[in-house]
Formats: sequence, C-alpha cells, structure tokens
Amino acid sequence: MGKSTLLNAILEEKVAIVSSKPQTTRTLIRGIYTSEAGQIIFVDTPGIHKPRYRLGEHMVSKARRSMGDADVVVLVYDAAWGWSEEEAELLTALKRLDRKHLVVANKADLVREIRPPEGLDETRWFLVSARTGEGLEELVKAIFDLLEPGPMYYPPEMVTDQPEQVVAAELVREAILHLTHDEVPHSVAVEVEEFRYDEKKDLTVIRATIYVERASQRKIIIGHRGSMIKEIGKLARAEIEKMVASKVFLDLWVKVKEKWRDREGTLQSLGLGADQ
Ligand SMILES: Nc1nc2c(ncn2[C@@H]2O[C@H](COP(=O)(O)OP(=O)(O)OP(=O)(O)O)[C@@H](O)[C@H]2O)c(=O)[nH]1
Ligand SMILES: [Mg+2]
Repeated sequence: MGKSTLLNAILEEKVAIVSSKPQTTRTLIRGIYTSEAGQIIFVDTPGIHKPRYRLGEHMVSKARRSMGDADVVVLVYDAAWGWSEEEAELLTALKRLDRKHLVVANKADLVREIRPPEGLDETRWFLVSARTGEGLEELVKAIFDLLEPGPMYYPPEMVTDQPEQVVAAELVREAILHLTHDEVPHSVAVEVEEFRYDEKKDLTVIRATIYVERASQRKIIIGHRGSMIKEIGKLARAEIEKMVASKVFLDLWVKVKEKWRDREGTLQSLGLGADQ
C-alpha cells in the first residue's frame, strides 16, 4: 500500500522501514513534518489485516485506536490494486466516528487511469505516488487545511521521536525483510542491546540480537558459513551509517525464542506490547 513509503517521502527522511512484504510496520511510528505552514505530527500505523498471532492483534488494535485519536485520518490504498471491501469498511467507520479524513490512492506511477471510489466526495480524494513524489504537496496542503491551529510540539529539526536504538533495530529488521522469504521475515524481531559512540575511533558500536521462532530459521538467518548474516549486517550497516553520520560497527547475534509472537511478556519486552 505504501503508508510508510509515503511518510518517508513527505518527510524526505527515512523514519519508517519499508518492504514488499505485508505487515512490515508493527508499531505506531511518529513522523514530524515542519514547514512555514506549521507542524504536522504524522502517525504511521500497521496495516489492518486479519491477525494470526497476538502480535498481529496488537498491531491491528493500535491502527484502529489511532484512527480515533488523530485529528485527521488519511486512508491510504493501493491505486494499482484498487479500492477494496476493507477500505470501504474503514471509510464507513471513519464517517461513523465523524473523523475528518482524506483518502489517498498511492502508486500513481503504476496506473494510467483511475477514478475516485464510488460515493466518495472528490475533494477528499488524492492520487499520489510516494515513489515519484507526485501529488504530495497538494496532500500536505489539504491536511494543513483540515487541522486546527495548535502549539508546536516538537523542535523544527526533529523528524521522529524514535530513539536511534529503535531505528537501528528496525533497519536490521528491514535488511532481513529484504533478504529472506516466506515465514522467516515475519518470525523475526530485533533488539539493540548496546549502542554507543566511541569518540576516539569516531565509530558507533551497536550490538543487536535477532530473535527467531525456530532453530531452522536461525540457520537460515546465519546462512551457509555465515553468508546471510554477513549480507544482513552489510545492508543494515549502510542504512544505519546514514542516520548516525559515523562509521558503524554492527555485531549481530541470532537467538531462538519459541512462539514469541504469541507471548505477552516477550512482546512487551520487545516494545511490541498492547500499549507500546
Ligand atoms: N510503484 C510504487 N511502489 C510503491 C509506492 N509506495 C510504496 N511502494 C512499494 O510498496 C511496498 C510496500 O510499501 P510500504 O511503505 O512498506 O507499505 P506499508 O503500507 O507501510 O505496509 P505495512 O507496513 O506492511 O502495512 C514497497 O515495496 C514499496 O517500495 C509508490 O508510490 N509506487
Ligand atoms: Mg508500513
């Protein structure tokens, strides 16, 4: 659908990881946009889906709850895929909640001709491409038009409230999402255990643990003679270096934590609990 890609494109910074696999975003991610017009605090949410694990249940309930909390809800759908039953249902819920809302068809770069969904007020409908940037300026303007004046909550240079450790863990997970398949990417959680800047060496030292659910998945993540974990480290390190503006030493470990996606305590300790 491209919610996270859209947020990154609007902010012109990477605050949320992106992948072609479903259920990439697991928590609510705040992105802060500041311009002369004012400040918008965006909240990128997990996608609404049919959950199979407790993790998924939390993801969906967070997404639904944030619909009720936001001043304006932007409902994003895939222009190439088209308007579906689920989106129609969400739109009905938004109307019932009497929420200010806009509907965005993303991936304009993939479609030739597209009409707004049946029964939708056209002034609320935007065709954009997070990939090319088409339509984003108009969308941001429309959001500003719907917002009431209020205090500026964050300093203008801030783009997210996530600590660097959290973003680093997410960038490791993103590398795994890109490099692995089937159930593996969904069975992975990453926790950064050490994150420090060594001034003498001008080096950021990061130690992170990759959790998987089964020994077979651990084997896949490590790869033949460590080839996969090396690739993961290389990809993640390049992304983390962009964020910290120093060289990065990234030390990755892989541990099995059976059924962590269904365990409340583990979800909580990984920052994926119901209220996190
Ligand atoms: N062609 C094209 N692809 C896009 C565009 N926006 C996003 N994508 C791709 O769509 C896929 C999903 O993007 P995400 O931003 O991760 O989607 P999401 O809605 O955040 O997904 P979840 O977090 O899993 O709910 C990625 O492969 C993106 O590169 C776009 O405007 N055009
Ligand atoms: Mg996302």
